[in-house]
Amino acid sequence: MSEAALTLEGWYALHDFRAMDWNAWKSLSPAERKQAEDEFLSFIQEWSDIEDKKQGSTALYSIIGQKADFVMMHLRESLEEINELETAFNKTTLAQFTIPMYSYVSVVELSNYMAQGDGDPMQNPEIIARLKPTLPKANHICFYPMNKRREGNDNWYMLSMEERRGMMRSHGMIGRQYAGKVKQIITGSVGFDDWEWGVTLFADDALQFKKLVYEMRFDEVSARFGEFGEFFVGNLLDQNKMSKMLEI
Ligand code: 76R
Repeated sequence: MSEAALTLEGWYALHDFRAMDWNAWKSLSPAERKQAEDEFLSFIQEWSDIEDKKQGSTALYSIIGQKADFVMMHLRESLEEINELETAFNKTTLAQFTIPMYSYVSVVELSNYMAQGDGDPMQNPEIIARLKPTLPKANHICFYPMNKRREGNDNWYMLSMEERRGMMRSHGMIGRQYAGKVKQIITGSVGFDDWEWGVTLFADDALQFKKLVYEMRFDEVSARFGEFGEFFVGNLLDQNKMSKMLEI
């Protein structure tokens, strides 16, 4: 058996993609819409209070194209909290006017391919900050799930630790060139959802997603082993932009 990579886990993640049922939303009176919107905005406020207390983080983005209209990406300490949050949203008036389009359950993950240093990593503030990150308020988000291939000679899980480490180093070197332009959060989902990882990228310039993902396609880890699910790309929503989006 090949040596399994060791992983560190942080906050749990839920990516919750919704479409708006615009016909139903339009059929409400302005007062009813206002009530639903205010209730949702107070939720956004609660999420931001939790973020301030470093007990979790939430990102809210509109989604371009027909796959969804918006995404709520939540990070929380436990799956119970994530579940409560999801249920609380589902009980809101606004939620009645949304259609669930896609969701993804995972946990923030760091692996030991590039790890250095000794001591307990869970006592290292830099590592804790990466495992329990405050999600950036970048202009754009990009999310997709992915696997590492397990087929014939291209079986990632049959490679030695050294071979995988070498390829992950090359992967990391490409990634590093995007430091300051793209922030990536890798969430592991083996045992939780249909793919092995969720990749969430944040950038002020959406073109950097295309450039980074394209460049990685030529790198051996992605070229030989990367299998990808659906891609979602979106724009940052704050309270004002959310109100504007809901305006009829
Ligand atoms: O954590 C680290 O910074 C160390 C280096 C590193 C690891 C271990 C790293 C760096 N990644 C790691 C793990 Mn990554 N990453 C992806 C994708 O579209 C594609 O082709 C792949 C999707 C992108 C865009 C990306 C970006 N990475 C992983 C893993 C887990 C693998 C495993 O355990 O087998 C996956 C699935 C994955 C996928 N990666 C970086 C980036 C970027 C931008 C970096 C540099 C980060 C930085 O230096 O700040």
